[in-house]
Amino acid sequence: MHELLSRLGLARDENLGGFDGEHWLGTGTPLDVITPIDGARIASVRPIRRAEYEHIVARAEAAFRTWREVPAPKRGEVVRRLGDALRAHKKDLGALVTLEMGKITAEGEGEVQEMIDVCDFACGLSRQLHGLTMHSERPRHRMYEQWHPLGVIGVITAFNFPVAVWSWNAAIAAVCGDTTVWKPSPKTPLTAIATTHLAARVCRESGVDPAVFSLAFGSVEDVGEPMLADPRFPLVSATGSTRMGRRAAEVVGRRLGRTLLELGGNNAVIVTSHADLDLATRAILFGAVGTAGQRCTSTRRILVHRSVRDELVKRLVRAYATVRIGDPRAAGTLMGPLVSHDAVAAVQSALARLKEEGGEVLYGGAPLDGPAFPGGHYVEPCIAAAKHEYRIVQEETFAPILYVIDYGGTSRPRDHVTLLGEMREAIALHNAVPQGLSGSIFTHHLVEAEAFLAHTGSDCGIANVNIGTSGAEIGGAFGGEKDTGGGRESGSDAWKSYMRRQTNTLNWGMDLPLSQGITFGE
Ligand code: UN1
Repeated sequence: MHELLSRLGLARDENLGGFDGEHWLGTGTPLDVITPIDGARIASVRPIRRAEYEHIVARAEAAFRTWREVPAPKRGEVVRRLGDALRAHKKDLGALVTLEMGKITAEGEGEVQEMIDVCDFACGLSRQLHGLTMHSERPRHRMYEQWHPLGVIGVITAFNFPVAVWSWNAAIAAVCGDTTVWKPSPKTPLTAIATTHLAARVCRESGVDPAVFSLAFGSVEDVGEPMLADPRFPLVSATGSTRMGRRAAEVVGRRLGRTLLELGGNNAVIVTSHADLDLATRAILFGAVGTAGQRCTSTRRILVHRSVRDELVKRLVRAYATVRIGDPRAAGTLMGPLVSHDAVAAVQSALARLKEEGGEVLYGGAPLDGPAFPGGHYVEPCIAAAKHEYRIVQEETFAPILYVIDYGGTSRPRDHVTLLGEMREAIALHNAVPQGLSGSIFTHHLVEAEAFLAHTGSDCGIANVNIGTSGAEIGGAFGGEKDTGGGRESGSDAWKSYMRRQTNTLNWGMDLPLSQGITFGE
């Protein structure tokens, strides 16, 4: 472990949680970083305090003025090099993600791959920050729009994707000409410090100010709240709970700043009577058990047609029984620990509430202890029979609990009208939660698939067919509606959030015609 830390530029004691582009800063009381793998202390970090926050933001603002002068494709070249540095450190950084938050090795490395993919994407994007041209209604006039850099962007990330979500924001913001100040989760400062070291080295080697990628690890009081209220941030991009997002929207909104919010999900998979149950079972297993149910996109609800319900549950229980739980670093482990004792307690209280409301645990749900499960962070993944109206089903419990809810008749619908009626029922259940991130349908029936994707279908930001709810590629825009916060990050045209649009009209004639045909004077 010590070698891993030192290869990534980390010390065992008193790592500093702030970076202003030149110096590492941190005068807060040292915090121990605990690995959920066995509850052991990995290292300690000194958070920054308010005065250091002020300094870091001032430096990031100064860096913005220089960085925006660098041509976008040249900025893209710096981000391309960041991708190369991440390639070279993929295994180490992935291992640190695993150590610090507990996801299995394949997923820890997958997270770094997600950063590499975003860097590649952003590099290409740096030559494609296109605006439109419009035809003016006035003779000898030209109209077009440009996208200009926005400023310093605040990036608040969560423990579950401690580095990938930073890259979605920071790599795209960088090619857009912005600088970023990153407030990582209190649970994962080490991955943030290691990543910032890499980014700083790349900047230095490229001859640009490392303050393009600044770091501000500190408390809600010293960093989080000041950042929300700080007019130097035209945009704050925040990932986390709906409660946190509501607070961010309120405070940033009050000063008419912009937010880009990526909040909770309550993602459902509809399994119709025309589904390939083998495919559905595999996708649900990854969606519900992968990352120990700690993705915003994790599958939380199954809406299954009554005619296939028992068969699907049988297959899921069989699949769950094969899941190897334990040390996420060990080959063959599919599910590691939950991030904290609170998360383990949340599983127990969710299941108690489920039972009070009349639900039934069909598989798992118990905390695990004994020598194979040191530290008290392990639980069995859980499958539970539930009804949609249960209050607990409306909530996002950030853990591997899967609620099975049935719909439709006891046999496959025989006519079009019945089939559409049942799809309406399934879609209504699918949409009847406060969150709107991701959902999917398993079917080989064209009508069912199209009903799900139509404007009257899923109300989520991500809607898939014969693919699970999680594991989105970076090329699409990532995010969702309603309590999920409405933000879109990563691919497609999500870059537009990090720039300001300017509409330009240019007169190359000798007259001054007014729009809307208005004559004024003469
Ligand atoms: C998150 O859970 O915060 O689509 C992000 C996915 C990943 C990203 C998840 N690519 O599951």
